[in-house]
Amino acid sequence: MASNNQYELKEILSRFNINTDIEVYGNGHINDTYLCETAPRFILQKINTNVFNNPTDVMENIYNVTKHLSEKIKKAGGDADRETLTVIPTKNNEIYYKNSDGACFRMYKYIENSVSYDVAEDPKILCSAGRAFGKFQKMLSDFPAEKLHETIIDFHNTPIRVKQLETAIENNSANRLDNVKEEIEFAKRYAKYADKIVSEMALGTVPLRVTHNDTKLNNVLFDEKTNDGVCVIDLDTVMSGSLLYDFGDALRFGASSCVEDETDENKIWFDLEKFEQFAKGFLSEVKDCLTQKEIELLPVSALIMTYECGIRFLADYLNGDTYFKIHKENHNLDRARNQFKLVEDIESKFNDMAKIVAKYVNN
Ligand code: ADP
Ligand code: GN1
Ligand code: MG
Repeated sequence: MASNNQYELKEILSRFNINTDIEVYGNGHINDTYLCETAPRFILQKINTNVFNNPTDVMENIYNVTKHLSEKIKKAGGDADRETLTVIPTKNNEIYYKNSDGACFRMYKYIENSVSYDVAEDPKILCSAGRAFGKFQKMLSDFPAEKLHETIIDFHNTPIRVKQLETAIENNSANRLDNVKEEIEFAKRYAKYADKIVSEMALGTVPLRVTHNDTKLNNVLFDEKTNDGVCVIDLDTVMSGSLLYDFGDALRFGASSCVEDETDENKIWFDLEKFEQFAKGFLSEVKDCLTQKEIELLPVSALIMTYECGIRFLADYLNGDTYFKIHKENHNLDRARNQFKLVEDIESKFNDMAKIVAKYVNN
């Protein structure tokens, strides 16, 4: 990453009235993130315009959503500088800066005394994450959805993700098809799950809500001392969607026994204790507003979102790694295999998951 040299970055910073040293920061797969060593500190991000081709839409969503959250947090007596992202405008009072090459940059307040995790050693962290995402969902339940732009169309439409994989197979543009015969077989076998959320959404049994849509564990910041969830970040994909996307996607990553690119099969499993902790935290915030169908689909949502992410990684591998950042050869293939191992394990644990859900929905 860091295709921008220090000289270019200094020029960008000057647009926000900042003059400081800057370093590459965080483990996201999409944007380029930098930490500004000012006092107080800031986060500079280069928005990935290959992924988000309308950065104005993205920033309008983030601006409006964070304003809504900030008002709610203040009313509840909380610290809005810490419990939600704050967009820092440019000197010209714009919500992001576009340079002459068309590159787009935004600035946030840095959330001090916080940590993010790529894997949770202590399952209790999952309870904090569940609470944080559940509360996020609740605080946005009265946000006017019609104000939100759809920043990535059909982002969690799993049947369309299956079609995108089929196109990647047909095109075979990076000439890698021979390496993934088994994975393609796997993807076809599990495609039977793909429409289980969207078909219920079409029927109205699973309602549209304002959702985060990228509820990875490292998109929550935790208090470095208490491990309580402090702030939900990475708001690029806040759009109308299903609560099941947020629940399932959080478990895909957070309830894994290992990091997302672990290659040793023996180290990859779906951890029911982490599942229970996340369900406990999340449901403590949202259980009163769930429909019967949402409750029924909570366990399978973890499989669907893990499957969807697996086929996205596989399609990107076939396309020549054009979407997700990679840091080593076959990185997307390793990630896809990891997700598929989790899918199998989740499928074998549905009964236990349903019992856990029942326990926290009913108390
Ligand atoms: P990406 O879309 O690439 O995942 P994120 O917005 O999630 O980008 O940022 C990447 C990482 O940078 C996060 O996982 C988090 O560790 C860190 N980060 C981002 N914004 C902030 C912030 N305002 N304060 C502290 N850390 C942040
Ligand atoms: C990306 O941006 P980040 O790293 O938090 C991706 C998610 C995937 C995830 C897989 C906008 O999330 O959809 O689930 O990688 N975000 C986008 O780790 O595509
Ligand atoms: Mg992120």
